[in-house]
Amino acid sequence: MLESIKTFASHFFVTGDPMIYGADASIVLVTVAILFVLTYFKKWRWLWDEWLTTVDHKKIGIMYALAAILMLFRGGVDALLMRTQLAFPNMHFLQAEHYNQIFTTHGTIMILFMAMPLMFAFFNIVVPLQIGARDVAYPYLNAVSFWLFFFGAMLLNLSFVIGGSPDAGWVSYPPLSELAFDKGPGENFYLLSISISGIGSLATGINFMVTILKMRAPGMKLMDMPLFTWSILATCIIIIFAFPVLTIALALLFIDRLAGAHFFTMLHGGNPMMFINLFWMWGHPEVYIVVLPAFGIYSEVVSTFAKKRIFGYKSMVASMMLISIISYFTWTHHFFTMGSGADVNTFFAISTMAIGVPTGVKVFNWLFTMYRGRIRLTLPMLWTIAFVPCFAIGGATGVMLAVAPADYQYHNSYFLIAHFHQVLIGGVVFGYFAGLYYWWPKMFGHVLNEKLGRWSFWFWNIGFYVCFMPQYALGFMGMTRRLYTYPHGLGWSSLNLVSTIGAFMMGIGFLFQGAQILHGIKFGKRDTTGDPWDGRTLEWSLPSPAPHYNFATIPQIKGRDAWWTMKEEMKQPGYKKEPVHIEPIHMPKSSGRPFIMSVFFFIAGFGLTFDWIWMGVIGAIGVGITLLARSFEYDTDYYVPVDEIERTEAALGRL
Ligand code: HEM
Ligand SMILES: [Cu+2]
Repeated sequence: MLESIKTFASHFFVTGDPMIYGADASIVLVTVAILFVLTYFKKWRWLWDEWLTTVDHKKIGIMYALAAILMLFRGGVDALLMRTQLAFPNMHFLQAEHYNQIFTTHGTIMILFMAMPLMFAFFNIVVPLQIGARDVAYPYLNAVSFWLFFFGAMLLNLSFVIGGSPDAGWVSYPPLSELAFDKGPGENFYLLSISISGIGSLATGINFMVTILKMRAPGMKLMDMPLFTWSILATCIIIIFAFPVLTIALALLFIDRLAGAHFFTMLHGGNPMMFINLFWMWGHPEVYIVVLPAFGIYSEVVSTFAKKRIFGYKSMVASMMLISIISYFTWTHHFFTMGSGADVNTFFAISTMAIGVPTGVKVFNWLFTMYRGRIRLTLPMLWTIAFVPCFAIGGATGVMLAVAPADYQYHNSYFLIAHFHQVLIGGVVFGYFAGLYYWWPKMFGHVLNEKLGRWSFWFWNIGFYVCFMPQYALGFMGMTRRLYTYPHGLGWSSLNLVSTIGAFMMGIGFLFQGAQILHGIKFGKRDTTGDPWDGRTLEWSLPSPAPHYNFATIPQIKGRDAWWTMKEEMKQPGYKKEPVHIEPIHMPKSSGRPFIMSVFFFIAGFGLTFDWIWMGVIGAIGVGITLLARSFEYDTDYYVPVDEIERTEAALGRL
């Protein structure tokens, strides 16, 4: 009896590594601390009412942002562990298997549980405010999306201490990821966590597409929309077409593993290449899903801080739409070496290079906007300026990789690692940082400390080049990716050491940001105007943070840069403020069901991970019941009474 419990426990709980015990201890300690604080300060009710059940897009956005920053920390720790292992030849810091797990969770978490949710944070925080709407099209669904992402992310993170992490790479190619080569629950964690959060991502895509198309304030034509909103519309279109492909690919692989099907196994008529095609049919558009919103952010930041209209608005819109289409015609560049033949490779090489054209148009438009502008070097602007050279180098090395014959040399070398981090960090992460600094006052009502921000900026930026530039050289010198150690005498040692130093510099940059956030909570200067940057778009016409109903009266839009136009009008001599006419506001009610339903999804996912069908069934029944309960609910909305709105607006000095 005791023996069987012991074997079960040793299979179930990951043991044997001091790092894992450390993680165990810190998970327990943090959990106890959270429970204690919530109980001691009697915050349970508040947590449930204000956050866990909320359908307010602004609060959901904040939760996305906090979760994503936490995941940036987790993925960042993974990165530093790998770089430490690679700092010197013949290191014994991580075992080979552990290294495999860490590069897998690092890639998966960074793309799916850091970049995606941080992007959704911006969807939520900014889009409704920019288009003059009171909420998103489907607020309840929005909460469902968030909680599905959250519990999906938790499921993947749990694998570190329970059962074991996935180790077949973030792309999880069969046959490596098939049952025969990957027994453990790790791969199941990967498949189920991404599937669960993927449902949420697809729903978000639909939700915001409808929001943008249907809920704009009167007068706002499509060609009046701020470029950030345009970038989200383009992104939503890609999400809607791409995510179902991923879901299917993962579901088929899961059926292979769970039920012994052979979609992707050669010996029984399946074909692993099929998975690889499906994966990248999602995977390539995915990089544009995460980078287009960053492009939107750069556009807002540049025109605000250069105090000018954006240069070439129409070409900006056209280039984003073009990118969203061409991104579907490039996926095969991820496997030029897998025998598609010269014609196919040529087509995909040319289409890949073609994407450089609309992207180049955008970069030049930003530069032309800055030209002769009155530039203010605030933190968002600094990150935007730093992005330009970084992305230019990333783009150039991308075109190098797109040359199919040359790719036979670089393929899966460190050159590739350097290239995609250059675009993902220099393009996406820098952009999202710019966005966080830009909209932080709108989210929390205070401005962040500039000095700490500048320290962080320089550590991140210099660290970035120190870390990734040597990797291009390492790639040419023959170092392949996913290599856990290497011998002396290959000439790689010093470059690897430099690269690791750069990684730790970025880590320090992140710590400065943590300090900046804490400093802001305590000492941050209140933003009483609602318009700390002298902004151009509608979100800056509201108080910071905006009241839960956003707009007391829906604005009437007369052209682009709506808030700027209004401010110009107010400056005219003889301008008379129109009397505010307030009516009751229709709002959705909070609901605990999205949270509860996602818990059931989590239970189902956890059960299936361990092949405990009974638990999977319990979870599925729970999901079914919560869905059914929703369809019998009629009391889902209410009206905010006029006197409450008047009181709120008066307290904000808006009447
Ligand atoms: C913060 C600094 C970062 C450092 C120092 C870093 C470092 C690394 C390292 C050492 C590897 C493994 C290379 C190998 O042995 O094959 C890796 C892989 C990867 N990283 Fe990062 N990374 C960072 C940030 C990011 C970000 C922000 C993203 C995405 C948004 C990202 C996405 C990936 C992906 C997708 C892989 C491939 C994983 C695989 O091969 O399965 N990384 N990174
Ligand atoms: Cu690609």
